[in-house]
Amino acid sequence: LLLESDIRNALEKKEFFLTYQPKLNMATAEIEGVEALIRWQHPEHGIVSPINFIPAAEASGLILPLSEWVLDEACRQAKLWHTQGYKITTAVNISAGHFNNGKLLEDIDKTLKKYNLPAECLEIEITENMMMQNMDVIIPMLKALKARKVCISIDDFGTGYSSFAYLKSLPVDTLKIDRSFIKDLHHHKDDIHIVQAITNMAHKMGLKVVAEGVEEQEHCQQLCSIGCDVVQGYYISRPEKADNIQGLLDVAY
Ligand code: G
Ligand code: G
Ligand code: NA
Ligand code: MN
Repeated sequence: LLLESDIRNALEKKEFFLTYQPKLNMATAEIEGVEALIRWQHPEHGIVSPINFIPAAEASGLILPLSEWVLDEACRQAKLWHTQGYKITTAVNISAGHFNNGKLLEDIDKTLKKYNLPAECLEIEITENMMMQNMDVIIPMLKALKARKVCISIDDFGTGYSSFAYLKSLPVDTLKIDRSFIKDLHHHKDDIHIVQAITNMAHKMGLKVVAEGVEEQEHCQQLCSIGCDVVQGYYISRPEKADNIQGLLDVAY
């Protein structure tokens, strides 16, 4: 059981690290971005998944220092890539706690400034459910981020309870279709219809579509014929430390 005190201790000892999962643009065959995914190098348990500590961090106040660390580390790496000439966005998953405490905007401004990172190199991913639960707070916040040119994605799209009316009023750039619709894509006609419908709607609304959880070549082929813009998943690459995806950034896929 991972406790608040363990997380606090791990932050002090710098046991957290970020992995990055590439996002492949199918039209250009280039990696156009990466998603930062946190890991804990635990001295006894080895590499611990965020599903085993993010909830505990959310429940305690520690989600704030943890989220601030993620943002800082992702921006530090994004600046390195930017300096090296890579035209990619680096996406960070935003936790409910960071969003709700009102410090997110301030933290983003502070961090972009600290690394002198262009805002368009940073992307934030917010789950559909988080967006819908806090519309009153979220819309002004998204507008403020958009004004700075930070990219905004709705994560896990299709699994939450958003209504299309709300979608219309959200200033977002990208829909990330949840991997539950992708995993059996080539066997289930209904999944194809759902992904096709989301893609058509998104394009009509001027939004980009990313498919998550792309594990097989057949997924890619199907998504390509549907007109999906970007694919992300084990078929392209697992989440890896920055050094280990350098090759993918260099070579057109
Ligand atoms: O990377 P993956 O294995 O295991 O992530 C599991 C869950 O943890 C996913 O829901 C993912 O969005 C979330 N997650 C991964 N990294 C971060 C992070 O840096 N911050 C937050 N808030 N959630 C994250
Ligand atoms: O909730 P979010 O979409 O941010 O979380 C991404 C999660 O999906 C992470 O746990 C990440 O490790 C995982 N993931 C990424 N690619 C794949 C994939 O191709 N298949 C599966 N099953 N999981 C994936
Ligand atoms: Na995400
Ligand atoms: Mn997702």
